[in-house]
Amino acid sequence: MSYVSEVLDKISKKYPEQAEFRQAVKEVLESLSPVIEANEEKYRKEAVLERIVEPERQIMFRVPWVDDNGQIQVNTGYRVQFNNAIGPYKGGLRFRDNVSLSIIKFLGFEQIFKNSLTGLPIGGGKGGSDFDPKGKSDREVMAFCQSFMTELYRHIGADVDVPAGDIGVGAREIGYMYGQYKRITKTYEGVLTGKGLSYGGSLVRTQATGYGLLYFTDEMLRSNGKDLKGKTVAISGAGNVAIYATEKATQLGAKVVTLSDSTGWIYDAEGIDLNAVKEIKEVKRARLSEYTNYRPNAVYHTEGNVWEIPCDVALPCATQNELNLDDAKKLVANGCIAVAEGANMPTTLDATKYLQENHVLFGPGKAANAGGVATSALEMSQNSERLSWTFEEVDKKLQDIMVNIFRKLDDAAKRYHMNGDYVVGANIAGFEKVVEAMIAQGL
Ligand code: NDP
Ligand code: 2IT
Repeated sequence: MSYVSEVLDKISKKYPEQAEFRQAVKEVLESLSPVIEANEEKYRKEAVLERIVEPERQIMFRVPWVDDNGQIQVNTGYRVQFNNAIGPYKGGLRFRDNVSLSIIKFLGFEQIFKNSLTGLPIGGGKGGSDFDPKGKSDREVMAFCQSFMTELYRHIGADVDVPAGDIGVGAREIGYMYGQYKRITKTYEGVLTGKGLSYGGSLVRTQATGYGLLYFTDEMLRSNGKDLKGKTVAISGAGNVAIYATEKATQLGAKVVTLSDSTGWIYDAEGIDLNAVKEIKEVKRARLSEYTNYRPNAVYHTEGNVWEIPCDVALPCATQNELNLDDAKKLVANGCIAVAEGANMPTTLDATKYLQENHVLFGPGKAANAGGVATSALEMSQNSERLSWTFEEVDKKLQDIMVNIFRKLDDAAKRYHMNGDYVVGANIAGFEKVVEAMIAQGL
Protein backbone atom coordinates (compact mmCIF):
# COMPACT_ATOMS: atom_id res chain seq x y z
CA MET A 1 0.00 0.00 0.00
CA SER A 2 1.31 3.48 -0.79
CA TYR A 3 2.16 5.82 2.09
CA VAL A 4 -0.74 8.11 1.11
CA SER A 5 -3.24 5.20 1.06
CA GLU A 6 -2.00 3.99 4.45
CA VAL A 7 -2.58 7.39 6.03
CA LEU A 8 -5.97 7.86 4.37
CA ASP A 9 -6.93 4.44 5.65
CA LYS A 10 -5.92 5.37 9.19
CA ILE A 11 -7.93 8.58 9.02
CA SER A 12 -11.01 6.71 7.78
CA LYS A 13 -10.79 4.22 10.64
CA LYS A 14 -10.02 6.81 13.28
CA TYR A 15 -12.53 9.47 12.23
CA PRO A 16 -15.31 7.62 10.36
CA GLU A 17 -17.88 10.28 11.30
CA GLN A 18 -15.78 13.25 10.08
CA ALA A 19 -16.87 13.25 6.43
CA GLU A 20 -15.80 16.80 5.57
CA PHE A 21 -12.41 16.38 7.23
CA ARG A 22 -11.79 13.08 5.43
CA GLN A 23 -12.79 14.69 2.11
CA ALA A 24 -10.32 17.55 2.57
CA VAL A 25 -7.48 15.21 3.57
CA LYS A 26 -8.18 12.90 0.63
CA GLU A 27 -8.12 15.76 -1.83
CA VAL A 28 -4.79 17.06 -0.53
CA LEU A 29 -2.94 13.79 0.04
CA GLU A 30 -3.96 12.11 -3.21
CA SER A 31 -2.84 15.09 -5.23
CA LEU A 32 0.45 15.16 -3.32
CA SER A 33 1.28 11.60 -4.41
CA PRO A 34 4.05 12.63 -6.85
CA VAL A 35 5.86 14.59 -4.13
CA ILE A 36 5.34 11.92 -1.49
CA GLU A 37 6.60 9.19 -3.80
CA ALA A 38 9.69 11.22 -4.70
CA ASN A 39 10.53 11.66 -0.97
CA GLU A 40 8.95 8.54 0.46
CA GLU A 41 11.79 7.29 2.66
CA LYS A 42 12.42 10.63 4.31
CA TYR A 43 8.74 11.43 4.80
CA ARG A 44 7.98 8.01 6.29
CA LYS A 45 10.90 8.31 8.69
CA GLU A 46 9.70 11.75 9.76
CA ALA A 47 6.03 10.56 9.85
CA VAL A 48 5.27 13.75 7.94
CA LEU A 49 1.78 12.74 6.83
CA GLU A 50 0.68 11.34 10.19
CA ARG A 51 1.84 14.58 11.81
CA ILE A 52 0.28 16.96 9.32
CA VAL A 53 -3.21 15.40 9.46
CA GLU A 54 -3.42 15.56 13.26
CA PRO A 55 -4.18 18.99 14.79
CA GLU A 56 -1.60 20.17 17.28
CA ARG A 57 -4.44 21.08 19.64
CA GLN A 58 -8.24 21.12 19.51
CA ILE A 59 -10.32 22.95 22.03
CA MET A 60 -14.06 22.41 22.55
CA PHE A 61 -16.06 24.34 25.08
CA ARG A 62 -19.50 25.20 26.39
CA VAL A 63 -20.91 28.61 25.42
CA PRO A 64 -23.88 29.54 27.64
CA TRP A 65 -25.78 32.77 26.98
CA VAL A 66 -29.17 34.30 27.72
CA ASP A 67 -31.65 34.98 24.91
CA ASP A 68 -34.14 37.87 24.71
CA ASN A 69 -36.79 35.81 26.54
CA GLY A 70 -34.49 35.35 29.51
CA GLN A 71 -33.92 31.71 28.56
CA ILE A 72 -30.43 30.23 28.91
CA GLN A 73 -29.10 28.78 25.65
CA VAL A 74 -26.04 26.55 25.30
CA ASN A 75 -23.85 26.20 22.22
CA THR A 76 -20.56 24.42 21.54
CA GLY A 77 -17.42 26.44 20.79
CA TYR A 78 -14.40 25.13 18.86
CA ARG A 79 -10.86 26.23 18.12
CA VAL A 80 -8.62 23.83 16.24
CA GLN A 81 -4.97 24.88 16.28
CA PHE A 82 -3.80 22.76 13.42
CA ASN A 83 -0.24 23.67 12.57
CA ASN A 84 2.08 26.50 13.60
CA ALA A 85 5.24 25.46 11.74
CA ILE A 86 5.44 28.71 9.75
CA GLY A 87 3.68 31.21 12.03
CA PRO A 88 1.02 31.73 14.70
CA TYR A 89 -2.22 29.81 14.08
CA LYS A 90 -4.42 31.92 11.80
CA GLY A 91 -7.89 31.33 10.45
CA GLY A 92 -11.50 32.34 10.77
CA LEU A 93 -14.38 31.58 13.11
CA ARG A 94 -17.59 30.18 11.62
CA PHE A 95 -20.93 30.66 13.37
CA ARG A 96 -23.52 28.42 11.73
CA ASP A 97 -25.97 25.80 13.00
CA ASN A 98 -24.26 22.91 11.17
CA VAL A 99 -20.77 23.58 12.60
CA SER A 100 -19.15 20.39 13.88
CA LEU A 101 -15.64 19.25 14.74
CA SER A 102 -15.42 17.70 11.26
CA ILE A 103 -16.19 21.03 9.56
CA ILE A 104 -13.74 22.97 11.74
CA LYS A 105 -11.03 20.34 11.16
CA PHE A 106 -11.52 20.41 7.38
CA LEU A 107 -11.32 24.18 7.37
CA GLY A 108 -8.26 24.19 9.65
CA PHE A 109 -6.50 21.61 7.50
CA GLU A 110 -7.12 23.60 4.31
CA GLN A 111 -5.96 26.73 6.09
CA ILE A 112 -2.46 25.31 6.67
CA PHE A 113 -1.75 25.12 2.94
CA LYS A 114 -3.66 28.28 2.04
CA ASN A 115 -1.71 30.32 4.55
CA SER A 116 1.55 28.83 3.33
CA LEU A 117 0.68 29.84 -0.26
CA THR A 118 0.28 33.49 0.74
CA GLY A 119 4.02 33.61 1.43
CA LEU A 120 3.30 35.28 4.78
CA PRO A 121 4.24 33.90 8.23
CA ILE A 122 0.92 32.39 9.33
CA GLY A 123 0.09 28.87 10.52
CA GLY A 124 -3.26 27.11 10.17
CA GLY A 125 -6.22 27.16 12.55
CA LYS A 126 -10.00 27.49 12.52
CA GLY A 127 -12.82 27.74 15.00
CA GLY A 128 -16.44 28.56 15.47
CA SER A 129 -19.69 27.44 16.98
CA ASP A 130 -23.04 25.86 16.14
CA PHE A 131 -24.60 29.25 16.95
CA ASP A 132 -26.27 31.04 13.99
CA PRO A 133 -26.50 34.85 14.27
CA LYS A 134 -29.27 34.86 11.63
CA GLY A 135 -32.53 36.05 13.15
CA LYS A 136 -30.91 36.92 16.51
CA SER A 137 -31.06 40.43 17.99
CA ASP A 138 -27.87 42.49 18.33
CA ARG A 139 -28.04 41.97 22.08
CA GLU A 140 -28.25 38.20 21.68
CA VAL A 141 -25.30 38.21 19.27
CA MET A 142 -23.30 40.32 21.74
CA ALA A 143 -24.19 38.00 24.64
CA PHE A 144 -23.10 34.99 22.63
CA CYS A 145 -19.85 36.61 21.43
CA GLN A 146 -18.91 37.71 24.94
CA SER A 147 -19.51 34.24 26.33
CA PHE A 148 -17.60 32.64 23.44
CA MET A 149 -14.60 34.91 24.05
CA THR A 150 -14.77 34.34 27.82
CA GLU A 151 -13.35 30.88 27.12
CA LEU A 152 -11.49 31.49 23.84
CA TYR A 153 -9.33 34.32 25.20
CA ARG A 154 -7.10 31.95 27.16
CA HIS A 155 -6.09 30.07 24.02
CA ILE A 156 -5.30 32.95 21.64
CA GLY A 157 -2.96 35.96 21.41
CA ALA A 158 -1.39 38.26 18.81
CA ASP A 159 1.66 35.95 18.56
CA VAL A 160 -0.19 32.73 19.42
CA ASP A 161 -3.39 32.37 17.45
CA VAL A 162 -5.26 35.12 15.60
CA PRO A 163 -8.89 34.34 14.65
CA ALA A 164 -10.96 36.30 12.10
CA GLY A 165 -14.34 36.01 10.36
CA ASP A 166 -15.90 33.30 8.21
CA ILE A 167 -19.54 32.34 7.61
CA GLY A 168 -21.74 34.15 10.14
CA VAL A 169 -18.87 36.19 11.55
CA GLY A 170 -18.42 39.71 10.21
CA ALA A 171 -17.48 43.12 11.58
CA ARG A 172 -20.24 43.10 14.20
CA GLU A 173 -19.22 39.78 15.75
CA ILE A 174 -15.49 40.61 15.58
CA GLY A 175 -16.19 43.91 17.38
CA TYR A 176 -18.07 42.24 20.25
CA MET A 177 -15.38 39.56 20.61
CA TYR A 178 -12.56 42.10 20.48
CA GLY A 179 -14.23 44.18 23.20
CA GLN A 180 -14.52 41.15 25.47
CA TYR A 181 -10.90 40.07 24.85
CA LYS A 182 -9.67 43.54 25.74
CA ARG A 183 -11.81 43.68 28.85
CA ILE A 184 -10.62 40.31 30.17
CA THR A 185 -6.93 40.61 29.29
CA LYS A 186 -6.40 44.36 29.67
CA THR A 187 -4.40 44.27 26.45
CA TYR A 188 -4.96 46.15 23.22
CA GLU A 189 -3.35 43.92 20.65
CA GLY A 190 -3.98 42.52 17.19
CA VAL A 191 -5.55 39.31 18.48
CA LEU A 192 -8.34 39.30 15.88
CA THR A 193 -8.37 40.48 12.28
CA GLY A 194 -11.28 41.90 10.34
CA LYS A 195 -11.57 44.58 13.01
CA GLY A 196 -13.35 47.89 12.40
CA LEU A 197 -11.23 50.68 10.90
CA SER A 198 -11.54 52.80 14.06
CA TYR A 199 -9.87 50.14 16.24
CA GLY A 200 -7.03 48.56 14.30
CA GLY A 201 -8.71 47.08 11.25
CA SER A 202 -7.08 47.22 7.83
CA LEU A 203 -8.48 48.92 4.77
CA VAL A 204 -9.36 46.34 2.06
CA ARG A 205 -9.87 43.47 4.57
CA THR A 206 -13.64 43.63 4.00
CA GLN A 207 -13.20 43.38 0.24
CA ALA A 208 -10.11 41.17 0.29
CA THR A 209 -11.44 37.66 -0.27
CA GLY A 210 -13.76 38.66 -3.11
CA TYR A 211 -11.28 41.04 -4.73
CA GLY A 212 -8.47 38.52 -4.33
CA LEU A 213 -10.60 35.83 -5.95
CA LEU A 214 -10.98 38.03 -9.02
CA TYR A 215 -7.29 39.01 -9.12
CA PHE A 216 -6.48 35.29 -9.06
CA THR A 217 -9.12 34.39 -11.68
CA ASP A 218 -7.95 37.20 -13.95
CA GLU A 219 -4.36 35.96 -13.72
CA MET A 220 -5.41 32.35 -14.37
CA LEU A 221 -7.39 33.41 -17.43
CA ARG A 222 -4.62 35.67 -18.76
CA SER A 223 -2.03 32.97 -18.38
CA ASN A 224 -4.27 30.86 -20.63
CA GLY A 225 -4.74 33.60 -23.22
CA LYS A 226 -8.15 34.74 -21.99
CA ASP A 227 -9.54 37.53 -19.80
CA LEU A 228 -12.63 38.65 -17.92
CA LYS A 229 -13.80 41.42 -20.23
CA GLY A 230 -17.33 40.83 -21.47
CA LYS A 231 -17.60 37.47 -19.69
CA THR A 232 -20.78 36.28 -17.99
CA VAL A 233 -20.14 35.21 -14.41
CA ALA A 234 -22.30 33.04 -12.13
CA ILE A 235 -21.68 33.54 -8.41
CA SER A 236 -23.28 31.69 -5.49
CA GLY A 237 -23.65 33.11 -1.99
CA ALA A 238 -24.60 36.66 -1.06
CA GLY A 239 -22.27 37.23 1.88
CA ASN A 240 -18.91 38.89 2.31
CA VAL A 241 -17.07 36.90 -0.36
CA ALA A 242 -19.85 36.89 -2.97
CA ILE A 243 -20.56 40.62 -2.65
CA TYR A 244 -16.97 41.76 -3.16
CA ALA A 245 -16.37 39.15 -5.87
CA THR A 246 -19.34 40.68 -7.70
CA GLU A 247 -17.95 44.18 -7.20
CA LYS A 248 -14.49 43.36 -8.57
CA ALA A 249 -15.78 41.17 -11.42
CA THR A 250 -17.93 44.09 -12.56
CA GLN A 251 -15.00 46.51 -12.26
CA LEU A 252 -12.94 44.18 -14.45
CA GLY A 253 -15.56 44.30 -17.19
CA ALA A 254 -17.51 41.09 -16.56
CA LYS A 255 -21.25 40.77 -15.98
CA VAL A 256 -22.40 38.90 -12.86
CA VAL A 257 -25.87 37.43 -13.35
CA THR A 258 -26.55 35.28 -10.26
CA LEU A 259 -26.26 35.26 -6.46
CA SER A 260 -27.80 32.98 -3.82
CA ASP A 261 -28.43 32.54 -0.11
CA SER A 262 -29.59 29.51 1.83
CA THR A 263 -33.24 30.10 0.94
CA GLY A 264 -33.03 30.80 -2.81
CA TRP A 265 -31.19 32.39 -5.71
CA ILE A 266 -31.54 35.25 -8.15
CA TYR A 267 -30.95 35.52 -11.87
CA ASP A 268 -30.61 39.04 -13.21
CA ALA A 269 -29.86 38.90 -16.92
CA GLU A 270 -29.00 42.61 -16.97
CA GLY A 271 -26.30 42.18 -14.33
CA ILE A 272 -26.59 42.19 -10.53
CA ASP A 273 -27.41 45.54 -8.91
CA LEU A 274 -24.85 45.40 -6.13
CA ASN A 275 -26.18 48.43 -4.27
CA ALA A 276 -29.48 46.61 -3.86
CA VAL A 277 -27.71 43.46 -2.61
CA LYS A 278 -25.57 45.44 -0.17
CA GLU A 279 -28.66 47.11 1.24
CA ILE A 280 -30.52 43.81 1.58
CA LYS A 281 -27.60 41.87 3.08
CA GLU A 282 -25.29 44.36 4.82
CA VAL A 283 -27.85 46.86 6.10
CA LYS A 284 -31.16 45.00 6.53
CA ARG A 285 -29.65 41.51 7.07
CA ALA A 286 -32.63 40.26 5.05
CA ARG A 287 -33.35 37.49 2.53
CA LEU A 288 -32.33 37.65 -1.13
CA SER A 289 -36.00 37.21 -2.12
CA GLU A 290 -36.28 40.99 -1.57
CA TYR A 291 -34.07 41.60 -4.62
CA THR A 292 -37.00 41.56 -7.04
CA ASN A 293 -38.47 44.56 -5.18
CA TYR A 294 -35.45 46.51 -6.43
CA ARG A 295 -35.19 44.81 -9.84
CA PRO A 296 -38.58 43.65 -11.14
CA ASN A 297 -37.02 42.02 -14.23
CA ALA A 298 -34.86 39.69 -12.14
CA VAL A 299 -36.12 36.21 -11.27
CA TYR A 300 -36.02 34.68 -7.78
CA HIS A 301 -35.93 30.86 -7.54
CA THR A 302 -36.26 28.50 -4.61
CA GLU A 303 -35.68 25.33 -6.70
CA GLY A 304 -32.47 24.37 -8.54
CA ASN A 305 -29.33 26.48 -8.24
CA VAL A 306 -27.21 29.11 -9.95
CA TRP A 307 -25.12 26.58 -11.90
CA GLU A 308 -27.96 25.97 -14.37
CA ILE A 309 -27.54 29.49 -15.78
CA PRO A 310 -25.14 29.56 -18.77
CA CYS A 311 -21.92 31.34 -17.81
CA ASP A 312 -18.28 31.68 -18.89
CA VAL A 313 -16.92 31.78 -15.35
CA ALA A 314 -18.39 30.18 -12.21
CA LEU A 315 -17.40 31.39 -8.74
CA PRO A 316 -18.86 29.33 -5.88
CA CYS A 317 -18.76 31.67 -2.85
CA ALA A 318 -21.21 30.18 -0.32
CA THR A 319 -20.23 26.92 1.37
CA GLN A 320 -18.72 23.43 1.12
CA ASN A 321 -20.01 20.90 -1.44
CA GLU A 322 -22.38 23.34 -3.15
CA LEU A 323 -21.21 22.42 -6.67
CA ASN A 324 -21.62 18.70 -7.37
CA LEU A 325 -21.10 16.45 -10.39
CA ASP A 326 -24.51 17.25 -11.93
CA ASP A 327 -23.77 20.96 -11.58
CA ALA A 328 -20.33 20.48 -13.16
CA LYS A 329 -21.96 18.69 -16.12
CA LYS A 330 -24.34 21.61 -16.62
CA LEU A 331 -21.47 24.11 -16.48
CA VAL A 332 -19.47 22.16 -19.09
CA ALA A 333 -22.51 21.69 -21.34
CA ASN A 334 -23.13 25.45 -21.18
CA GLY A 335 -19.55 26.28 -22.24
CA CYS A 336 -18.07 27.42 -18.90
CA ILE A 337 -14.31 28.03 -19.27
CA ALA A 338 -13.24 28.59 -15.65
CA VAL A 339 -14.27 27.80 -12.09
CA ALA A 340 -12.53 29.46 -9.14
CA GLU A 341 -13.50 28.70 -5.56
CA GLY A 342 -14.31 31.69 -3.34
CA ALA A 343 -15.69 29.36 -0.68
CA ASN A 344 -13.73 26.59 1.05
CA MET A 345 -14.17 23.20 -0.68
CA PRO A 346 -17.38 24.19 -2.52
CA THR A 347 -16.74 21.70 -5.32
CA THR A 348 -17.10 17.98 -4.64
CA LEU A 349 -14.15 15.77 -5.58
CA ASP A 350 -15.96 14.13 -8.53
CA ALA A 351 -17.12 17.52 -9.82
CA THR A 352 -13.55 18.90 -9.69
CA LYS A 353 -12.29 15.89 -11.62
CA TYR A 354 -15.03 16.25 -14.24
CA LEU A 355 -14.32 19.95 -14.74
CA GLN A 356 -10.59 19.34 -15.11
CA GLU A 357 -11.11 16.43 -17.51
CA ASN A 358 -13.26 18.72 -19.62
CA HIS A 359 -10.53 21.38 -19.73
CA VAL A 360 -12.28 23.90 -17.52
CA LEU A 361 -9.61 26.01 -15.77
CA PHE A 362 -9.99 25.22 -12.08
CA GLY A 363 -8.70 27.48 -9.27
CA PRO A 364 -8.90 25.65 -5.90
CA GLY A 365 -10.10 27.58 -2.86
CA LYS A 366 -6.88 27.37 -0.90
CA ALA A 367 -5.31 29.51 -3.60
CA ALA A 368 -8.22 31.44 -5.09
CA ASN A 369 -9.72 32.63 -1.79
CA ALA A 370 -6.40 33.23 0.02
CA GLY A 371 -6.72 37.00 -0.38
CA GLY A 372 -8.79 37.24 2.79
CA VAL A 373 -6.30 35.63 5.09
CA ALA A 374 -3.40 37.32 3.29
CA THR A 375 -4.94 40.72 4.04
CA SER A 376 -5.53 39.56 7.61
CA ALA A 377 -1.78 38.98 7.82
CA LEU A 378 -1.28 42.51 6.48
CA GLU A 379 -3.60 43.72 9.25
CA MET A 380 -1.37 41.90 11.77
CA SER A 381 1.69 43.66 10.33
CA GLN A 382 0.02 47.07 10.61
CA ASN A 383 -1.05 46.33 14.21
CA SER A 384 2.50 45.29 15.11
CA GLU A 385 4.00 48.50 13.78
CA ARG A 386 1.02 50.53 15.07
CA LEU A 387 0.46 52.11 11.68
CA SER A 388 -2.29 52.02 9.06
CA TRP A 389 -1.60 51.71 5.38
CA THR A 390 -3.69 53.36 2.65
CA PHE A 391 -6.32 51.51 0.63
CA GLU A 392 -4.11 51.69 -2.47
CA GLU A 393 -1.10 50.27 -0.60
CA VAL A 394 -3.00 47.28 0.78
CA ASP A 395 -4.84 46.66 -2.49
CA LYS A 396 -1.56 46.67 -4.41
CA LYS A 397 -0.03 44.18 -1.96
CA LEU A 398 -3.14 41.99 -2.29
CA GLN A 399 -2.89 42.03 -6.09
CA ASP A 400 0.79 41.09 -5.96
CA ILE A 401 0.10 38.28 -3.49
CA MET A 402 -2.67 36.78 -5.67
CA VAL A 403 -0.57 36.94 -8.82
CA ASN A 404 2.35 35.33 -6.95
CA ILE A 405 0.09 32.59 -5.64
CA PHE A 406 -1.02 31.79 -9.18
CA ARG A 407 2.62 31.67 -10.34
CA LYS A 408 3.53 29.33 -7.47
CA LEU A 409 0.76 26.88 -8.42
CA ASP A 410 1.58 27.06 -12.07
CA ASP A 411 5.30 26.45 -11.39
CA ALA A 412 4.70 23.59 -8.95
CA ALA A 413 2.34 21.86 -11.41
CA LYS A 414 4.90 22.25 -14.19
CA ARG A 415 7.74 20.91 -12.00
CA TYR A 416 5.79 17.67 -11.60
CA HIS A 417 4.75 17.58 -15.30
CA MET A 418 1.10 18.30 -14.54
CA ASN A 419 0.86 21.54 -16.45
CA GLY A 420 -2.40 23.39 -15.83
CA ASP A 421 -3.47 21.25 -12.86
CA TYR A 422 -3.76 24.02 -10.30
CA VAL A 423 -5.20 21.67 -7.65
CA VAL A 424 -2.01 19.66 -7.61
CA GLY A 425 0.04 22.86 -7.92
CA ALA A 426 -1.63 24.49 -4.90
CA ASN A 427 -1.26 21.44 -2.70
CA ILE A 428 2.37 20.88 -3.62
CA ALA A 429 3.42 24.51 -3.25
CA GLY A 430 1.57 24.91 0.07
CA PHE A 431 2.81 21.59 1.47
CA GLU A 432 6.51 21.90 0.63
CA LYS A 433 7.09 25.01 2.73
CA VAL A 434 5.23 23.70 5.79
CA VAL A 435 6.96 20.32 5.70
CA GLU A 436 10.38 21.89 5.37
CA ALA A 437 9.67 24.03 8.45
CA MET A 438 8.29 21.06 10.40
CA ILE A 439 11.31 18.91 9.68
CA ALA A 440 13.75 21.75 10.45
CA GLN A 441 12.14 22.32 13.85
CA GLY A 442 12.31 18.67 14.92
CA LEU A 443 9.66 16.85 16.87
P1 NDP B 1 -21.08 35.05 4.95
O1 NDP B 1 -21.68 34.55 6.21
O2 NDP B 1 -20.81 36.49 4.79
O3 NDP B 1 -21.97 34.60 3.72
C1 NDP B 1 -22.24 33.27 3.48
C2 NDP B 1 -23.21 33.18 2.32
O4 NDP B 1 -23.34 31.82 1.92
C3 NDP B 1 -24.60 33.65 2.68
O5 NDP B 1 -25.23 34.15 1.55
C4 NDP B 1 -25.27 32.37 3.16
O6 NDP B 1 -26.67 32.38 3.06
C5 NDP B 1 -24.67 31.37 2.18
N1 NDP B 1 -24.60 30.04 2.82
C6 NDP B 1 -23.91 29.73 3.93
N2 NDP B 1 -24.09 28.44 4.24
C7 NDP B 1 -24.93 27.96 3.30
C8 NDP B 1 -25.49 26.69 3.08
N3 NDP B 1 -25.23 25.67 3.92
N4 NDP B 1 -26.28 26.54 1.99
C9 NDP B 1 -26.53 27.59 1.16
N5 NDP B 1 -26.04 28.82 1.33
C10 NDP B 1 -25.24 29.00 2.39
O7 NDP B 1 -19.75 34.19 4.74
P2 NDP B 1 -18.50 34.50 3.80
O8 NDP B 1 -18.94 35.17 2.55
O9 NDP B 1 -17.45 35.10 4.64
O10 NDP B 1 -18.01 33.01 3.47
C11 NDP B 1 -18.44 32.31 2.30
C12 NDP B 1 -17.45 31.21 2.00
O11 NDP B 1 -16.16 31.77 1.77
C13 NDP B 1 -17.24 30.17 3.12
O12 NDP B 1 -16.97 28.92 2.53
C14 NDP B 1 -15.98 30.68 3.81
O13 NDP B 1 -15.30 29.62 4.48
C15 NDP B 1 -15.19 31.16 2.61
N6 NDP B 1 -14.13 32.13 2.89
C16 NDP B 1 -14.37 33.29 3.55
C17 NDP B 1 -13.36 34.20 3.77
C18 NDP B 1 -13.60 35.51 4.42
O14 NDP B 1 -12.64 36.30 4.48
N7 NDP B 1 -14.79 35.83 4.87
C19 NDP B 1 -11.99 33.90 3.34
C20 NDP B 1 -11.85 32.69 2.58
C21 NDP B 1 -12.89 31.84 2.38
P3 NDP B 1 -27.59 32.83 4.32
O15 NDP B 1 -27.51 34.32 4.36
O16 NDP B 1 -28.95 32.32 3.96
O17 NDP B 1 -27.02 32.19 5.53
O1 2IT C 1 -11.15 30.76 5.16
C1 2IT C 1 -10.46 31.78 5.37
O2 2IT C 1 -9.35 31.93 4.87
C2 2IT C 1 -11.03 32.84 6.20
N1 2IT C 1 -12.18 32.71 6.64
C3 2IT C 1 -10.22 34.05 6.55
C4 2IT C 1 -9.30 33.76 7.69
C5 2IT C 1 -8.53 34.94 8.23
O3 2IT C 1 -7.80 34.71 9.21
O4 2IT C 1 -8.63 36.05 7.71
